[in-house]
Amino acid sequence: MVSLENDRFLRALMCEPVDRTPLWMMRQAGRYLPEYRATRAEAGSFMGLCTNPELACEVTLQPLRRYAMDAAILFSDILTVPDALGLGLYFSEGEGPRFERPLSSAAEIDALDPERAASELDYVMDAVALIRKELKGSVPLIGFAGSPWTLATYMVEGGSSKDFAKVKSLAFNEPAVMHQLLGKLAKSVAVYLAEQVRCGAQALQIFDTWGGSLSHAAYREFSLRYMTEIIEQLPREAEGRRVPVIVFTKGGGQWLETIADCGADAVGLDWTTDIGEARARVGDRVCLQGNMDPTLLNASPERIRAEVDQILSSFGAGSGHIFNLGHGVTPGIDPDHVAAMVDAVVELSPAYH
Ligand code: 1CP
Repeated sequence: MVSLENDRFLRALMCEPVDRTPLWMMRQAGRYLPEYRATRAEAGSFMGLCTNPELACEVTLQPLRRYAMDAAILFSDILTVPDALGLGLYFSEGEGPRFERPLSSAAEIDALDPERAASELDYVMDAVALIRKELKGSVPLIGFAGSPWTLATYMVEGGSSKDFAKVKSLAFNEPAVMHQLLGKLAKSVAVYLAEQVRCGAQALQIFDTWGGSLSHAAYREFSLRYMTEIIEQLPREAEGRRVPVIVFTKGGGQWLETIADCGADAVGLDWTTDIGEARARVGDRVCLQGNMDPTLLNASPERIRAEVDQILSSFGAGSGHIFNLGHGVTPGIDPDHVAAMVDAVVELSPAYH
């Protein structure tokens, strides 16, 4: 078995005993850190940063130098997969991610080659291998991808969306075409994640940021089904150890029971669900990850500490909890406030173990 100085994140994912609640933070490498902004400036652009393994490794390690995080997450983006499929990803200032060639017809979807995703993403695999080497066995490395539904929203809308009008009309008017797209994306993501494991990722997270925009039945049909398909295809062991999978559907709190059945080891919660209630519903089946409201990082350090205390006590005693935000940290946050959150978890959580 591979040796790790700190494996409490992997242990908690399997609901095994830990000395304190492990933590990491979605988007822990990012614009709230001045050192990230400096490295991004050096890279010239966001994609320049993603495609340079040395710089991607550097920004992955930056939050670990500041905070007692129990895991590193690969620095990349979910949209590298559609980019590799030929859609031409770019980031326009103030507008977020955009595609030069969004999907606009059934013929374009039919022409997508799912194998292309993994073969075009060597730069991600080089980053994974380099980060693993540079972590020197300190903490585990999380690999990730977007869910097929979440990727499809960007690919059909051409970028971020408020109402998902185009992608939903495709789903409701041409379900066979939508299923063809989602099936291809599931294949691409499964191969891509398996390759990340082969190169050194020790746990995986599937980000289903926009699954919560769907109705109950549509969520099962267009999102959960394809995450389940991906998980069925993944290698679940590497280097003599289980490679746990975390599924995070933002807005998925009401569907926890079905999500807990998709084959994942852990379910990520946004902040709208009480974690104690979630534990009562599914905590005997999966580990739970979450779930502080990211905007609480704007509050005073005292208020942040009180919130951490509330979440820890709501989950209660025992393993099976990974502390995290309920969504990614936002750019304007004061790094000292992140420190207040981390210190609170480190100081207050041993009482629960
Ligand atoms: O200018 C910049 O520096 C770009 C900001 C940025 C960053 C730091 C983007 C553009 N992506 C990232 C990194 C990133 N994205 C990571 C790195 C690892 C980490 O530290 O956590 C991860 C895991 C992601 C995943 C991601 N990208 C998601 C899923 C998670 C989530 O936050 O919901 C989504 C939806 C994206 C798309 C994307 N990429 C970038 C932005 C600003 C967005 C969101 C656009 C939108 O809101 O629609």
